[in-house]
Parts: sequence; structure tokens; C-alpha cells
Amino acid sequence: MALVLHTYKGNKGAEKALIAAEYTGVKIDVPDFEMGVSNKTPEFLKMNPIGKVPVLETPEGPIFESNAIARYVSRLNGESSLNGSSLIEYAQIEQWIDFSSLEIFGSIFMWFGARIGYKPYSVPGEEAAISALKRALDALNTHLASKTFLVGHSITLADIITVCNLSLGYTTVMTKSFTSAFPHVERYFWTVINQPNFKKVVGDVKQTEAVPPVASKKPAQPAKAKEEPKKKAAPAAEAPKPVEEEEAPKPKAKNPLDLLPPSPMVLDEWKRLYSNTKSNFREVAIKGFWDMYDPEGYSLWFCDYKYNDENMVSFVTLNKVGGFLQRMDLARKYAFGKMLICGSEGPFKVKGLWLFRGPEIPKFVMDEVYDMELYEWTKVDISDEAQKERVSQMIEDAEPFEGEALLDAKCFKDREPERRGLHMYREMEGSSWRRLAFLASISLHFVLGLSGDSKNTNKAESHTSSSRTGTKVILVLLGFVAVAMFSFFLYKLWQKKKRDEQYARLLKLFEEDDELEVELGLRD
Ligand SMILES: N[C@@H](CCC(=O)N[C@@H](CS)C(=O)NCC(=O)O)C(=O)O
Repeated sequence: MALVLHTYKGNKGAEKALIAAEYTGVKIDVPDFEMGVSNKTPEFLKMNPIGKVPVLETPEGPIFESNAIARYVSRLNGESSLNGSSLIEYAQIEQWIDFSSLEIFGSIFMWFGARIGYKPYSVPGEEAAISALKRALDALNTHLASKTFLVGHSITLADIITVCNLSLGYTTVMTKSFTSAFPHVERYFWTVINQPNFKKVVGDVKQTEAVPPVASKKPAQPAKAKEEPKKKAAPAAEAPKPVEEEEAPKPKAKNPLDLLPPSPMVLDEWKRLYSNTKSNFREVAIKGFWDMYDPEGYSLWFCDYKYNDENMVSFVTLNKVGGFLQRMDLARKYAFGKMLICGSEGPFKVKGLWLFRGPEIPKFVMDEVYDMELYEWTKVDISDEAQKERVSQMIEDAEPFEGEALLDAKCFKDREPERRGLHMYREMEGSSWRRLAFLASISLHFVLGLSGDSKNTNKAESHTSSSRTGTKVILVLLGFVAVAMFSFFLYKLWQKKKRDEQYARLLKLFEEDDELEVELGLRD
């Protein structure tokens, strides 16, 4: 009886055995298989009681677990080079099989499985999976820096299993930008996966271009519950209830923060003051803030990101903070926040300041914004001058902040979080055009005044040559003004071009963010 492998096509576990079979010349049949049907039959469950694939049917009985199947196939025709040539090589092969199955595949599966809804998804869970995967790939990368294959100088079962394990990552969640951090793993993976015996089984492997979006959790539809009261069927004659009675929307529950005693501090007034203060920010906005701050009706909080050591890439860090602010949107009526991304290179530190309505961080924010638990929250003690000063510095984007340059400062107030510096920049833009108009009007007044004077002179002296001189002066002045205005216009044009370039750079940064958001499935 030939070996029969029960699996659906493309199963990474089954591919381990099929590739090993190509190296050892073992023949394996793979009959038609319908996942969800074939693996539920009593015959299948007899071979693998938990109904998972792959399963290898051998003349001596079935084997489940893909690594065990691959080991069996690799030894079926006697010892082969796939198993090394010494005890230590054998042990090393086993070591990499375990390492790639538990440390690499395990983390890939935690990441990918949660994305596709196979496991529950959570941001900290995903971050933990990615961080564990990076740690394992780092170790593999170091090992491969001086080696073509994992053990010895030719392909072993360790390479077959490791590459099949990596392959799940490459084809699902590990994009080029992710894997390029591990150049030796990159070289190794593509070298091995393109070996003829691999290609016969896996074909052309294509690296994923994006991480799949998080599978949306469809909440159970309560539609059926509505039928409940109808069980007590009304007599046929009874008039049907008016639709409104059934469908009337429940009055929207008030946010408990709206029920707090009124506060003299009006959040919108503070937000307006913050946005409209373009100069003397300390004296106007910061002073205004402390004048209006009501410690009874509001509370101030510092937050510090707990996992700063992971903030190695600037745009990823900015994106993380941007996502947090977006998710805080539900608290816009009750909060104001500043988030500073500190440092000129990774790891960037993320520090924030938040003003919330009420004496505590609102419960609905804690419940609904999962980022909250990624930060350490400390209530500001405003009787402590040092803490007050820290608050002021955070509001005004003081730079350096705590000895570090700011990569960015994001403000949570209106729809678009915006850095104060950028805001002021746009304002300056408007004022320079106003200055241009002002200059033009002065020049015009000057020229008109001169021409008026020359008219009077003409009348008084009715001297034709001086009239000509007057006209010449006017023309020269007009020419001068025209040249000056033209130069100024050219200068503004150049400035605008430079500014557009700067905006383009900024936009690119945010476009990259968008791409990343889409890549991570945080946005459509
Ligand atoms: N450790 C097992 C994992 C097997 C496994 O999880 N197989 C999946 C397909 S990749 C399966 O059959 N799932 C069906 C199920 O969970 O019921 C192996 O390597 O063979």
C-alpha cells in the first residue's frame, strides 16, 4: 500500500512531507479532500481524533502531526542526508525543527490567526506576537549570517520544516518592509524555497503585500429577539400595533459626564484660546488655561507609553499615536489632549497630557479605547509647581522637552489633530500676503502723491521741460514699483514652491501612515 496523505491543497504542514518525499524519492498519494467534510468522517477521526490535517496513512498505521509525518518520510528509504551525518547534527536538526515550529510558526500563527478571526484579536496580543516573532527571526538571522543552510552544508529536514513554517508568514503577514530587517533570513528563505524539489511542491511563492485586515466581529443580530412578544399571538381581529410603538428608538442614554455639576470652565473656550493664540503663547494661552482651569470639574492626567522600546520607526510611532487620537474621538466633547513624540531617533518616547471632564478618566473612554491600557496614567497634582510647569510645557510643545527634541506633537481638540507649529505656519502664510497688499498700497499712494505734486508744479510754472521731467520721474518710479512688485511676486512664487515641497514631504509621511494603517487593516 502506497502512502496516502490526507490534506487540502496548499496546507503548509503537508508540504513538509511532500518536499521531504521529493528528496528521498518516496511516493505519496494525495487524494481529493474537502476540508470540513473529509476530516469529519468517522474514518478520518479514527486516524486523527481531533480531526486536523495533515494525516499520513501508512501500511503500519496512520500518523498525524506534520513534523512527525515529515520525519517519517525522510527516513523511510533509510537514513538520508536530510537527517545529518552525526549525533550532534541530528540534535541540531531537531533543535531548528522545534525552534521554527514553536518560536517562529507559533508567533506567525498568533499574528495571522487573530487577523483572520481564527483567534481572538487584541492590539497587545498582536504586539506581543510580532515582538516574539522579531526576537526569533533575529536569532535565526544571526545564525544564518555565516551559513547557507541551517545544519551542515546541504538541505536537511530542518530547512524543509523551517522554510515551510516561514512560508506561512511570507505569504500572509510578513510584508517586505517587515522581512527586510532580517536580510540573512530573506536570502535563506528565497534560496531554499526556490530549490527544484521545493518548487515541485509549492510552485512560485509570492510574498504578501499587506497584512490582512482584522476580520470584523459580526455581533449576533438581535433580530430574532423581536419576535419574542409576538409568540403570544394576538387575535386575528386585533388591530396591528402602530409601527412606531414597536420601532420607537430608545431615548439616547445621557453621558454621565453631562450630569456632573456645571463647571465654570468651558472646554470649547479653552480649545478656541489654544487655537487662536498665535504669539506670546505662554502669556496668553498658558496663562489663560490656568485662569480658566477648574480642578473641581476637570482633571489633568499625564500618560506615558509603556512600550517605548518598541517605537523604533518614526512613522510607525506617529501612526500609533494618530490611531489613538482617532479612537479618542468619542471623548471629543469631554477632553483635550497633547501627545508628544520625543527623541530624534528611535526608540521614541511617547508622552501625553490629557484634560478630562470630571475627577477621573471617564469610564467610557477606559472601556472603549483599548489604547488606554498601553499607557501609564498619572493624575497631575496641581499643587506641585513642577507638575504644573510640565503641563504648561506639554501644552505649548516646548522644545526640547525633558532634554529631547520633538519628532512631533499632536493635539487632540477638533477634528484634525494638528501641531501648533504647523498651525502658526499657515497663519504666517496669510499675513505675508497681507503684507504684500500693504506694500503695494503704500507704493501706489506714493506714486499718486508724486504725480499730484508734479501736476501742481506744471500749473504753477507751465514749463514744458519740467513737465516732461515729472512724467519721466513718475514712469521711472512706476517702473521701479513694477520691478519691485514683480520681484516680490517671484519671491512669493518661490516661497510657495518650497512650501508645496514641504507639504508634499509632510503628506508623504502621512501617506505612508495611511498605507501602514491600510496594511495593518486599521482603516479601509
Ligand atoms: N500541529 C498540527 C497542526 C494541524 C492543524 O492545525 N491543522 C489545521 C489546518 S492548518 C486543521 O486541520 N484545522 C482544522 C481544525 O482546527 O478543526 C500539525 O502540525 O499537523
